[in-house]
Amino acid sequence: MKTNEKQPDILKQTINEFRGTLTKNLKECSQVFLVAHEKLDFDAIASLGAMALVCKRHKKAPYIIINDNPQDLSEEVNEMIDKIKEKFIIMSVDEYENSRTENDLLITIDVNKGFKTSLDGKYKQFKNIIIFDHHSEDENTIKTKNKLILSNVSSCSEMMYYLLKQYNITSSDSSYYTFLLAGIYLDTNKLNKNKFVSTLEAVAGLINKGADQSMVDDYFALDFESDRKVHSLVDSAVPVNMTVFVSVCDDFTFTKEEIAKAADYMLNYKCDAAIVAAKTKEGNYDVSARGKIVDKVGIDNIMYILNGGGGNTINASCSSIYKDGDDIRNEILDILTFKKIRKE
Ligand SMILES: [Mn+2]
Repeated sequence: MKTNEKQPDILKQTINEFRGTLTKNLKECSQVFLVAHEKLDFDAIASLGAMALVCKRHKKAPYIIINDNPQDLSEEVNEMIDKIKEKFIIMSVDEYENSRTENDLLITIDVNKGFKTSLDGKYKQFKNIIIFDHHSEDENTIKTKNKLILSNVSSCSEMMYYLLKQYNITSSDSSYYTFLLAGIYLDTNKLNKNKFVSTLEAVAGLINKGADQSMVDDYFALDFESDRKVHSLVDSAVPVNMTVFVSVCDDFTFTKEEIAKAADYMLNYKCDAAIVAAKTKEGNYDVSARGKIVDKVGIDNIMYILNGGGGNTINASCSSIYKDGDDIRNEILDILTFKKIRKE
């Protein structure tokens, strides 16, 4: 855990200061649209739900844009979407096109890179855009002056917990707290990594508000077949420079989550980082890279060189690499041994 006794206070203060911008933009717009990254995960859907509560408190019924095909989302994420539908309007990008006006506000949640949402190419249609995220910025970050992008925080769900608290917003439906807890668990691998003092405070606060821990445990229960596949990726890993485990797998196909879980798992070993590349059912490669709290390897940089992917310094992924496994393996080795470096 990152130990800086002031960290929770700094985080709360930064979020508190942002409220002015958020409140002002919510008041001045005619409609609010919320969007997260495509392929919604627990952190994204939980934070969309919580931000919708914030909008409602400011008397703006938000439209939540979700363009994913339900088949591409986990059963649990689909259940969360159904729950949020009881209170809020969820729409596709086409439906957004039919409802937009000249004075709309867009809030992007758990994402800051333009190409990662279903609204790519449409950002100029909004009068104002607010980014609310915890991933690092780069040249693909959506252009706007209004953004709260934090690095010293586990997840967007943690940011939303503090935002709700500071606005004094409570929900009678405790599902919203359960979802936020699931979001924090996802981005910290069940509090095993990337957690801060403020994260533990948020977890305690959410449980106190009625978040259902046993339901969150169920969300994360392992599927036997899938977990065996994750471990096949772990089994094929080799240490590079003694400190980075690299696994590139050409056999079988894997889901994005399985690839990420294998990288997460390998951090249990004495190492500085883990990088896993494996084939998806679309026929290309997805890569997940994970580092430890003290980032000795430069995960974000490695992924940037590999495919312009990104995340934060210790947690990154990129998808859709159309190369063969040997080329990807060689490229990763070249980057780790500084034969290939970042060109600005
Ligand atoms: Mn997240």
